[in-house]
Amino acid sequence: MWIGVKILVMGADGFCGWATALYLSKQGHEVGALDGLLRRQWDKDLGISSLTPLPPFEARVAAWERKSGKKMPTFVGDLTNYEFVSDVFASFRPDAIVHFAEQRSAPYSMIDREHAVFTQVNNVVGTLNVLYAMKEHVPDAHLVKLGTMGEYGTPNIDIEEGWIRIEHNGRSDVLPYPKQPGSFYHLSKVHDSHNIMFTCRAWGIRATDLNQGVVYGVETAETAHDPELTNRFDYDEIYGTVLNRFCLEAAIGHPLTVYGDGGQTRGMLNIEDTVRCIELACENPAQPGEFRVFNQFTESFSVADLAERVVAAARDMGIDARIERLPNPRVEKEQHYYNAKHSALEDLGLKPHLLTQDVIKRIIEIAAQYKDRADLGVIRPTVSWRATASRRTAPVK
Ligand code: NAD
Ligand code: USQ
Repeated sequence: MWIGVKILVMGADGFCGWATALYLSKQGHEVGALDGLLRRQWDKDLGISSLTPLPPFEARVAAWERKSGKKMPTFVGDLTNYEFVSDVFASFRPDAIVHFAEQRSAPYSMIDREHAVFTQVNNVVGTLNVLYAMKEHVPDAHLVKLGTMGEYGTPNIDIEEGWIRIEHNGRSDVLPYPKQPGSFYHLSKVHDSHNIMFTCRAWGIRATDLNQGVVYGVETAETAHDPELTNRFDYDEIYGTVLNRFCLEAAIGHPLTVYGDGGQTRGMLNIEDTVRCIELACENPAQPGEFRVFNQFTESFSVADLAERVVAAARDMGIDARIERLPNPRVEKEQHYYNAKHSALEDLGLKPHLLTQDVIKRIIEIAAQYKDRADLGVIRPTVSWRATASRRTAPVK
């Protein structure tokens, strides 16, 4: 049994990071929880907040320690500050580093020039600092880095897991799969992937790049039914992801906001599978110098299909939800081929939690429980991919 390993979870105050830190701690690992609390500041700047109320970071970690009997040291600081990163790595000396700590909203990165620059500096510089701190203090540790399925875009051929064999002028090689990301945020993930791949080759770093699809759901076994441990529920136009938004919209009687034709198809997974995928990646580390890529999602859906599933689930609950097709604020293909491979994590033992009507009903139920906290003014999209500066111009940081 792979137990008692030191894992530094970075971005531990966020949606994926909080669920993962608690899950890995419960499994018996020594978890350190790092976060710069930047997301809380960005929310304030943008006038948005989680639908579920969130206790302060230190308080929710203290609540976990009290309830689980496990220790979870916290490190509060910004990954773009190398002195901070170096001190954490020198003192905690992790065996595995799970890196969620980035600005992760595509619309945020498309607000205007400042937000695009901020997103790329935050993400690319933060990750470079992590790579240097690994080299300096823990060169044998394993980096488990969250990438995104959006790195690939929507090509008219099957999407492989990171690599593709190419025949060219009579010669052949296995090369990184072509990248066609759809926002300055998604581009930042491509830049990260290249930097990580290079340090694996140059310094012998071991790394797993997890190209995660859109995550839905709220609860994991550790965060459910306890207000002190509850996870965040983003529903606003900037940070809300498509299925959770549709569930909230159904719960509050807002039309479901399908952008464009709704034929946009994405790989998706339940937050309960995110935590397990991270565990599997940590338990089966990459080799020294290996840059490994796994596609981390379990099923693909079009946006229109998701909306129809939410309407049907809501109907069963006595809610009359309706769909509204909005002009697409993004530049993306609305009808396209999509067949992305995702077998590596299942080969390691992932048993997917699939998207049943009961899963959708539970998300609607949670949204309904907190519906008085929903702000109707932050649901409709205002950030445009085409405009040079969108309506929101809140300062960054
Ligand atoms: P989130 O915004 O909820 O959490 C990210 C956390 O990282 C925040 O708490 C924030 O304060 C912290 N952070 C950001 N920049 C930092 C910095 N420079 N220094 C220290 N802390 C910093 O995001 P999430 O939904 O939990 O996503 C986590 C990761 O997973 C991201 O890298 C994202 O790109 C990736 N991902 C998320 C999804 C999704 O659907 N949520 C899908 C695919 C990939
Ligand atoms: N969409 C709608 N209506 C909405 C919201 C979204 O039709 O109300 C559409 C978008 O146009 C897009 C799709 O739904 O075609 C997905 O949008 P999203 O906001 O749910 O997800 P996205 O912007 O791609 O970003 C999210 C996370 C990001 C992660 C990514 C995984 O915020 O951190 O990297 O999912 S992936 O999509 O695989 O790149």
